[in-house]
Amino acid sequence: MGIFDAFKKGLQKTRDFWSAEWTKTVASHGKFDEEMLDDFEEIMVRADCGVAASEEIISGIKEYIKKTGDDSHEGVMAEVKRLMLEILREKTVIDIVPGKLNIILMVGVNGTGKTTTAGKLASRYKAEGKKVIMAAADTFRAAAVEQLKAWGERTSTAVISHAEGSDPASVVYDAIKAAQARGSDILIVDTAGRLHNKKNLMEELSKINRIIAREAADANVKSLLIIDATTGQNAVLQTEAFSEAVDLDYVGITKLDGSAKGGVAISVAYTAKVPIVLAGLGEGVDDLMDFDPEAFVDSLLAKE
Ligand SMILES: Nc1nc2c(ncn2[C@@H]2O[C@H](COP(=O)(O)OP(=O)(O)O)[C@@H](O)[C@H]2O)c(=O)[nH]1
Ligand SMILES: [Mg+2]
Repeated sequence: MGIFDAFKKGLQKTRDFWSAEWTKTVASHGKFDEEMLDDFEEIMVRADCGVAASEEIISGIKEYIKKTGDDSHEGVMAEVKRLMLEILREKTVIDIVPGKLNIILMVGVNGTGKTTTAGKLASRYKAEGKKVIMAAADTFRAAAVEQLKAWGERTSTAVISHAEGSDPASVVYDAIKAAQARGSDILIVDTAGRLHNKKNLMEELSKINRIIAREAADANVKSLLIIDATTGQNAVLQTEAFSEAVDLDYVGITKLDGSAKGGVAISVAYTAKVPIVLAGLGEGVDDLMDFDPEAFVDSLLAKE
């Protein structure tokens, strides 16, 4: 499946909501006057694009119509697309440096899809011929370790783990040693990343980062925040909170398939300082795509 089709399929629920509302609005107004634009703004907010981003898009459209005199459907929708792409910025992918150990730290609140995304990433990188290893540094629950091990089996990826309740940093230590001994290209660290106590999270992650700095000083380390689209504006709040607590590099959005709140990507891009790099579009091993702003906007605005 091509990128556009994958996004289109994954964003089905958001698009259904969007196009049903949109059709109603167009039918009752017909042209892009003040009232229609107010309704349009409301649809965007209800699709979780966020108030600030929606306002910016609407005022951009007003400006466009004023400047060009073009209030045709095609003209305005092309401008909507342009304005959304401006917010989503350039496509960015996770930076993997060849010939180095690349460490990806998965962070995010419970249930957002860290472990699942770790497994999907392992599968993807292995398919690209890279040597991958995973660290079960969410030692908080035994089930979390078992879940990562299951992904390890499914993707034939080694998983370094300790007993439940052990020190996450020591799991990372062992994983780095294993990665170095095996000449791994990529180490994916599945952390607990709990935010209910910011101080704990910062301490846990800074301990992990200290071990990495000491044991793998020239590794390329990236931290990836995983947020769940179905939680809507909560995902935006999590992005803000994690940005304050952790040195974030990227955001990945999961469960875009399970939600009519796909617009949350726009809201997150509007507030976050780091790029969205991944889109989770299902529970299967292949349901992970690089976040593609163009494909995202096209599938959001597609008619069917
Ligand atoms: N539909 C859908 N489900 C997902 C996606 N990513 C993760 N999940 C599901 O979300 C649930 C929580 O995921 P998990 O990886 O355990 O979250 P974690 O607590 O952050 O590690 C699991 O049932 C996953 O199968 C996705 O992109 N789409
Ligand atoms: Mg997990």
